Amino acid sequence: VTSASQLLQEAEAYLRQYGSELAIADKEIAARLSQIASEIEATGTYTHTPEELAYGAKLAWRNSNRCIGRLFWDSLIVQDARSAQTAADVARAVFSHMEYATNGGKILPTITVFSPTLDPDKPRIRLWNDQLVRYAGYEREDGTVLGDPVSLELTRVCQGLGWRGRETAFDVLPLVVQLGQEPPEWFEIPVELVLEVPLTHPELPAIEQLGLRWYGVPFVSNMRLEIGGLHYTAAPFNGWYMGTEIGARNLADPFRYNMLPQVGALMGLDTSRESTLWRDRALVELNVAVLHSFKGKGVTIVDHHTASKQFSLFAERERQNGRIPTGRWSWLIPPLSPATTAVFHTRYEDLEQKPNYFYQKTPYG
Ligand code: HEM
Ligand code: NRG
Repeated sequence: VTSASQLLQEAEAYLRQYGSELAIADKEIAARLSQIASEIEATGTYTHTPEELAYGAKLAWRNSNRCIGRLFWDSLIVQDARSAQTAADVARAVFSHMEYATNGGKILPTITVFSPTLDPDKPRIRLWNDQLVRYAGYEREDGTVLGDPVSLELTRVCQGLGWRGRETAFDVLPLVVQLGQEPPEWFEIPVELVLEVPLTHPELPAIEQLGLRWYGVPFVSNMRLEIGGLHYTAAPFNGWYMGTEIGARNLADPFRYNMLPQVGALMGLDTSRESTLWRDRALVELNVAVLHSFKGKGVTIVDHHTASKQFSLFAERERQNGRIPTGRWSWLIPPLSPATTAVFHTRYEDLEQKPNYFYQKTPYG
């Protein structure tokens, strides 16, 4: 819980940075701050202007130390959905975000911001999904999982709310919206809003036979955007994928789709000994398939070498602007061939700054 004076302090810190980076006259910021002070006195809170909201969301991205994609922070598109009142309003705004940002495959980094709260433990709006598009995970009788094990819990919750999936390995979960302490409501995501990419490989036709696919756009929907003391607990955002997120983690991790043994087998590799490096060879080809398939379908994606170069350029630009580029090395290095990228050989300061995107407690389970 924030006191009025703490809130005003947070507002002032943000408004000063906003004014200085956008070269707004000091007296204009001073006037805005006294307006904010009156609003806080009268109502206990304050309202960001659309411009303050938009720049705050961009700064929060710039300050996201675990993100390698930050070169493009200033071009984030911000949809203001603070007027959404009902769960159906929220679903409508989320779906329009998905359509706009997917943009037929030419992905536009976008965020939709719903109404904020002063106390992050008492959200006005929460999306229960960790990403807007996620594949269900079903536990079978024998303990194995059909689909994405990362979604086992949310899948059970959705089933408890009355949702039923087709029980394939790639069922898209519904959107689950909660207003305050009301029971959550779920909405099936219209299929035409979910761009997906079936995996093929330029030289290994057998890869296609695995029937693998992934969704085109990562829409992170469970983080809290904090700007100037206000907590936006529902603020789904998206950029595009770095190929390794799919090829070296989602489809490869032993606790996710665990595909390396099958890829190794179809490549005819000797999987009887670790020292043949069959896992590494399978991993590379799986990642080739991801990049090849997205490119072939015209869906924006970046390989880890290019992303690392873009990140180095971001860091250089930050220094040119008199700021210290911050980052968390353990997250910035890609999970495939990390030492071939410049980020691996560079150290970054892992300083936490606001505005930022923060984790929040899972609202279920
Ligand atoms: C994390 C890439 C856009 C905020 C990451 C990660 C990658 C990445 C590879 C690490 C993910 C993981 O290991 O699970 C990119 C690329 C983008 C992009 C290629 C293309 C434009 C964005 C945007 C935002 C953002 C638009 C917010 C406005 C974050 C945050 C994390 C993150 C908060 C940490 C997530 C967590 O801790 O789970 N990004 N990103 N990124 N990114 Fe980005
Ligand atoms: N690793 C997760 C996605 C995390 C965020 N990654 C991005 N964000 N690229 C996965 O689904 O594999 N983004 O906003 O583009």
